[in-house]
Formats: sequence, structure tokens, C-alpha cells
Amino acid sequence: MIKLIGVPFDANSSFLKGPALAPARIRMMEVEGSANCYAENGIEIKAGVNYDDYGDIVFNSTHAADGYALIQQTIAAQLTGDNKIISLGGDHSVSYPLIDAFAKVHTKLHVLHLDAHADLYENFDDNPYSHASPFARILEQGRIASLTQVGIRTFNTHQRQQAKRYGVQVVEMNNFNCSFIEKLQSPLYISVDLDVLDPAFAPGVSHHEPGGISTRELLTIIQSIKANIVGADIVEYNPVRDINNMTAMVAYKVLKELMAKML
Ligand SMILES: [Mn+2]
Repeated sequence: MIKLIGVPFDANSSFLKGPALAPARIRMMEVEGSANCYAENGIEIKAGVNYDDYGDIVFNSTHAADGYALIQQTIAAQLTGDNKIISLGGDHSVSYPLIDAFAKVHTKLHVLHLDAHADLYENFDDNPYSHASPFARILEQGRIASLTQVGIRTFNTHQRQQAKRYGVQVVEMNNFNCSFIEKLQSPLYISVDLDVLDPAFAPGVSHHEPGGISTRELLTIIQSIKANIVGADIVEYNPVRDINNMTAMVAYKVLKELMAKML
């Protein structure tokens, strides 16, 4: 059974707050009436049938280290047997404790990271838990077997050096193609930052970065993966920036397609 866990935490956002409101808004799309619960492969995605909704992690502190510990411990406790977990962020800082917990269970974890940004800053605003740094933290600890980043279109010199230093496989938008999908290995964790999409498709994100992939391209990537997906997160949805819940519906669609693929 897949477990769904909301992670309403955005204390490590550098620019805008709002992603803490995301899990509730994405869940609302299942019941607000404009869509059905079917994934495109014909499987109906319903709580209690093919996934269990464990609700949201309750944060009593906005302190970064407290948030890290609570997320890491919660996921570690839930990730038993052959359970799979999909998390709804939250800003992208939550992927650090999420992947950390997964890497303890899956010792050779491969990670696919879809994002406009590499999130590889060694130091951003003197906050080691910043949403600009989760993949730097994971890589410097040597916790995963490989990292593939797709959709990147904001490299500065430092982050390009970081990618090279840690052997990251990067598919930049200025050379976008889907040949990376064939090379993905199991067990695979997928981190979807919704700003991988062009802002035209997903305006409800904190950082609008033009030149991204389309919703259709993201769905095709997910549907084409052959590796065994053991966990995933959907992060950086910001309801405060959304227009008529259109990005919430994108997040819900991505959630259904990820679940259909992981069943
Ligand atoms: Mn991003």
C-alpha cells in the first residue's frame, strides 16, 4: 500500500512563504468536483483502496532543525516493510529529511530530481536547511547512489561546480531530451518541484522561471519510467500564487500519475 503524507512546512523558503498551505489545497482537488479520480492508465486512485492518507505532519516549531528531525523521524517510522510513501510539501527543504529517511532503508537509492533549480548551494543565507540546498546536503553525506537532475535552467558558476564535484547527471533545459529515462535505476525516488514546469502551466509556485517543460512532458516522463519507484515528493506548490487552483490541479494530476506508476 502507498502512504500519502502531507508535509506543510515552508520555514526554509528564501523568497516567499505559502507552500505550507499546499497539502490541504492539493487534497481538495480530489473532492471539489471538477475531476475524477482516474489516472490515465485507467486505475482509479482512491484513499483506502490503493493508498492510505496519513494526513499531515503537525509542526509545533518553525525552527529548521526541529522540522528536519520531525520529518525524518516520521518518514522513518512509516517506511516499514515494502511500503512506499508519497509526500506533499512544503518547500523543497523537506526533500532533505525525506530522502535521508529513504536512504537509510534503501541503501543504494537513486534519485530523479525534476526542477528549474539545482538546489545545490553549499551555503545559502547561512541556512544549511535552505530550500536552495537539500541536494548539496544529501550528496555531501554520500547517502545516495546517483542523482539525475532534469529541467535545470538557472545554473550559476557555483552550482555548476557542485554538480560536477558530486557527479550529478544533469539534463538542462537548453538541451532537453528524454534519453535519461532509460538510464534510471532502481530503487528510484522522485522529487518533483512544480517549478520544473513552465510558469505558463504552473503559475502557483514561488519562483517563476520561464522556459520550462509542459505538463504533458512531465506526465510522459513519469509514465515512461521503468525503474521501481519507491518514494516521491511533490514540492514548492504555493497556493498564495495560484490562479483559480490551476496549479493545485496540476499537482493532483501529477500525484495520481505517480501513484498509478508506483502501484
Ligand atoms: Mn525549484
